[in-house]
Amino acid sequence: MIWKEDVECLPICELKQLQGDRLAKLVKYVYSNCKVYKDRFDQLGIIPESIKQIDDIGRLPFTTKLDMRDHYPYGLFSAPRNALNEIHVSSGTTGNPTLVGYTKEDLALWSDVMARTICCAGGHPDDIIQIAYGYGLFTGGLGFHYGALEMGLTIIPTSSGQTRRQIKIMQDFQPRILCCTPSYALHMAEEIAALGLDPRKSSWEIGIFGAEPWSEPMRQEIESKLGIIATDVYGLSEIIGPGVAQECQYKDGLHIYSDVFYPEIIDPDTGKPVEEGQDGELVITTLTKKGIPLIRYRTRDIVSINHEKCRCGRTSPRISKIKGRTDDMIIIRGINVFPSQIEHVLLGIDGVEPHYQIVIDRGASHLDQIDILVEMSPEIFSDEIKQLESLQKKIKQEIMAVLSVSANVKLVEPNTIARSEGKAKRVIDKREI
Ligand code: DLL
Repeated sequence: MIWKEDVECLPICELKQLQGDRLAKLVKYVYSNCKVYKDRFDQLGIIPESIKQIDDIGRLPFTTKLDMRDHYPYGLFSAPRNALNEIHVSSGTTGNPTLVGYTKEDLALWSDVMARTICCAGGHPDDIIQIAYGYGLFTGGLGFHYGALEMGLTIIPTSSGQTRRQIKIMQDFQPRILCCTPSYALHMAEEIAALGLDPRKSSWEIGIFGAEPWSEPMRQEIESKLGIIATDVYGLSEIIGPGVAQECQYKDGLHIYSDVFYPEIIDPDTGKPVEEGQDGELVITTLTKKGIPLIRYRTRDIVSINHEKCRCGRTSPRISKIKGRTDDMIIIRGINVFPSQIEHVLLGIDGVEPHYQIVIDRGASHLDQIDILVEMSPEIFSDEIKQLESLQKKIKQEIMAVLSVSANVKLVEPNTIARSEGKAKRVIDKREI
């Protein structure tokens, strides 16, 4: 089943026309409503009326995460604050989080792309869906919620965590669809087995997993452990949340909703488009958003793109699974963390040296574990054990308070962390993803 066949299967030339019309409108809209864009266009001598077709997009400037941070909280919005019905924040930047907001029209758009997503994964309006993404200020839970409402599914909004309860709910209500991060899906499989049950007999038949990188071997593991079809969902808060791209039953790339989120793949160093099929940074223009529409937003995610029509009938291009990032952001259990944030916390604590290492691994539980090795100053090192323990506890609490990540903190002797002559290797990621 295809949720919006008229747009999802539109012949390419009509799709291009639609994208061009929307881009022309968007450029005029942001120019008249957002001072940041107006000033930038003026500086570059871009006359909004001169942008008429989708191929004109290359003349427009990029928007970056730094722009969002610099104009925090409302500077990059095109709609006034009182037109926003909902706001979310994304973690993962130093200092201010990234604020995103939705007008009523944006919420309708989100519902629509999420209905397309659930449908693309194989969902049906008769299904029961268990939404185990966090609802808080993370976009995952509510994004799926709106899409499932739009399609008319029966929703179980469990949010994330409380694994035993998730399992009981699955057993009692028999949902066919499970939505959560891939690492949490694996963890659930193990908890089910720990209860003496067979995870393959779970009621879940389809998984919609994303928000963090995961590999083909990990997909195979989830599919064999849970007896489920595991599909990949991609999105980011700045663009809308989940609902930017989704795999269909053929699992041969993620369909990106290019009638509303126009994709370009560029060389991150030159900003120029790469050849079709080559890896590059995904850049997205939100063609129809009202609250905080973004022009040529640099996602920092590395993908390739395939414009061929898919066997499922959709004509929307397909992006590959996310192959990496152009920056050093790490994602731990779905939470975005920059090493610089950890550094910021550590360096605010007395007795800690600016030498540290972050080791991420997926233990037997398949959940991300983060160890932070922190070098003590010689003075602190000679202190009593009790004082060292209290320092360790303090660091752990600060990391939790600032980043919402539970880390194992290990204090190490002065001068034990390898010094580097070039860039310091702060992060050792041992996860096989
Ligand atoms: O993670 C939105 C989302 C929620 C997507 C639920 C899918 C499911 P942010 O917290 O802003 O938004 O993080 C966005 O997460 O730029 C990618 O680097 C990474 N990411 C998201 N989905 C995938 C995926 C949500 N399927 C950042 N594979 C993005 C790999 C992903 N990385």
